[in-house]
Amino acid sequence: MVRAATPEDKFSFGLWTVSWAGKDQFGDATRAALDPWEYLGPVAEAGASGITFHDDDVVPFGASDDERTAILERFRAAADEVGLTIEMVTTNTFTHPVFKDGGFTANDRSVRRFGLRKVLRNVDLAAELGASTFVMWGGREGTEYDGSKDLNTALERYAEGVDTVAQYIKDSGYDMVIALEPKPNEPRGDIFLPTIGHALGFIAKLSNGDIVGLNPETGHEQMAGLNYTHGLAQALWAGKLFHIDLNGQRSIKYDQDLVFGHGDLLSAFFTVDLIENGFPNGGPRYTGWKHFDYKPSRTEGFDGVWASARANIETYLLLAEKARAYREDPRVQAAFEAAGIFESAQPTLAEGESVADLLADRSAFEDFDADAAGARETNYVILNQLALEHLIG
Ligand code: ASC
Ligand code: MN
Ligand code: MN
Ligand code: MN
Repeated sequence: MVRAATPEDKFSFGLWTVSWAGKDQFGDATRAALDPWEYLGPVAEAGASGITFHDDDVVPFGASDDERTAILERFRAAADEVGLTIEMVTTNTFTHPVFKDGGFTANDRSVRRFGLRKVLRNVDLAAELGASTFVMWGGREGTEYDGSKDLNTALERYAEGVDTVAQYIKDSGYDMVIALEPKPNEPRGDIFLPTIGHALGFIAKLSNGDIVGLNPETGHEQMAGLNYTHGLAQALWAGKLFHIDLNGQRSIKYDQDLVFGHGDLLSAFFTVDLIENGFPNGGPRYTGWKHFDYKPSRTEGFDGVWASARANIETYLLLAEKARAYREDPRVQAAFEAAGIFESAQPTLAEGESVADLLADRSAFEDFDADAAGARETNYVILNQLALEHLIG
């Protein structure tokens, strides 16, 4: 039995996850679509204390201002009633055909101006609702054909768009940051900012990059064959891990959006270990929301929807318990020592040592026994087996 989730756990769900009715490219919906506020009670019951949404998840595209206000008031009241914090808001710039070639990077300038207005309007809403993070997943920013865009000006337009939104947040005095969400493909053949690394490089070029970071999704990195935990680590190291989308993915294929842990379980263990326990030598920590962005499988009815919502939280909490026991195990600490993990915290040059000093140090090169160092036992397998023992033992 796993313990119950508490508000301190900071679990949250995208409204679009549990409300996904199962309509895909090949088949119609397999479940009914309820009104947006009807999902909030069960989400809270599943153990979440936060909810997030795209503008269009709550207010239909093209709704009048009066309709919009009425719907949002109802949604906000329902969230308050069940104690759900609206911790993040994001914008849908991918469903309507107007965005078929992107919102910020469409070749058509009028579409880009419309996209920017839709996003800025949503920033105001996010601030009004008290959200601390504004996610941007540019699902339609990309191409099917390499020649269909000037890739240089497309990136210029992308940067212009993100910088404009960031400037607006600053000018408005909103206490909010932007988190870009990388994804390699789907729905576009190739999406711009395909991985955490690409996005970090992009942010470094922005004028307002100080309030722009990342919202990495487990499955999106794994779709690119990459290691999610390594990606989180580099985002942390760069001071840019602003939000996370946890889910499951089994290898390089379409975006599966499985329950967290229902994909690569060992990888999920190390993800939780990093979040819960930090790096073995200390360093930056992630203390934000643990946000699930999954899709309840199309085979499931509403019982399955709520079972899968609970499964995300239960899996996380189970892995957190295992990860805690793993780190507290004296055999693991001894294995860290034997593996040289603590030694890695020691700078390669001594304090005050210059390059000239290094060059003059014969023990570092001329007299160094490379063969002996090459024969060093790392003990990494012993350490990994201890992780496995804690995970499944
Ligand atoms: C998001 C986000 C995604 C996509 C996807 C839409 O905002 O984080 O991964 O939209 O869930 O279906
Ligand atoms: Mn996904
Ligand atoms: Mn996501
Ligand atoms: Mn998604």
